Amino acid sequence: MRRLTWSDVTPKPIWLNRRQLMTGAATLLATPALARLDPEPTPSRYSTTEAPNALEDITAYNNFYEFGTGKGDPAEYAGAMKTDPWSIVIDGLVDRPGTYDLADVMKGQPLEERIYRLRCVEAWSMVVPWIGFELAGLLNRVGVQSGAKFVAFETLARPEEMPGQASPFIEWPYREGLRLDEAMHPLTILATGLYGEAMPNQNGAPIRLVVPWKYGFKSIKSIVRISLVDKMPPTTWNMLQPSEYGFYSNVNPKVDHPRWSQASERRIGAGLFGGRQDTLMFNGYEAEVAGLYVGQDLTVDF
Ligand SMILES: Nc1nc2c(c(=O)[nH]1)N[C@H]1C(S)=C(S)[C@@H](COP(=O)(O)O)O[C@H]1N2
Ligand SMILES: [Mo]
Repeated sequence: MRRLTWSDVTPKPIWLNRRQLMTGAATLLATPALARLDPEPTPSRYSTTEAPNALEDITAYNNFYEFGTGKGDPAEYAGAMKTDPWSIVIDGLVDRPGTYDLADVMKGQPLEERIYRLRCVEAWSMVVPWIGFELAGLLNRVGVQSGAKFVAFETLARPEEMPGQASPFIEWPYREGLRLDEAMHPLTILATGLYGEAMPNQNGAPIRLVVPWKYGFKSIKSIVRISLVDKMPPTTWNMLQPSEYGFYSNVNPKVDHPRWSQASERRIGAGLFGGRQDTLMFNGYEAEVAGLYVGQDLTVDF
């Protein structure tokens, strides 16, 4: 496919124009000035062909505990989070550690549209047209040292802008981790937008992880730190309830959550009767990722 780059899609007005392109061919024909801009990105080979959820579902039904535990809390409160300026500390076992501002993090990384299913451990799902780039591209740029075995991620901790952080229920900051081979897999992206627009705050602005073969909680939002480490890092849901949330958290219809089945999922927005469907092994990416777990017992490494 033709790869979009950061310069293709900034400044913001071009995003808006692309949005118009995507919403109607009539707009394109009537507006010759827009015809020079990118064609709609050809579908990534990693995208699902399922229809994306409405933007309204994707931005109104969220999990982002920094803003509360209700699905509507992120949409209501995340507007207060200041996302500019934004920088990410990249440290640990890397050749070029440092504090990188967002533009620098994105520099030279080809942006793609990736339409991925987001499968929450709560047994609902959504289909989201993300815009992002492969995490491997960034890790290669900073230089992963040979001792690194895992990647640890942290979210912003700023209680004055994040009312949910008043609750000690989670030990802030929210944190997640991947094994290095999972982090380097081409399916794993850092997303900076969705539906052709900059990332809405409630979805993890300005930059969040998306790992489509894992339950939604692994896809950590509003990242401020990425650390290359030699030991399996602590992760928020595992710290909270290790019997229910393992480090791997691969989507697996055969391994139930102790309190509910993972065999099927409810598609958000599909209506009361239309939405239930079978959950696929690795969320549909078995061919791509099963090889990462050869020799592991997935009922133990859940
Ligand atoms: N920092 C942070 N990241 C987070 C969460 C969170 O509470 N805090 N929730 C996770 C969970 S449980 C899910 S299902 C997804 C939801 O992503 P979405 O709101 O964009 O659909 O974000 C994940 N990333
Ligand atoms: Mo989730």
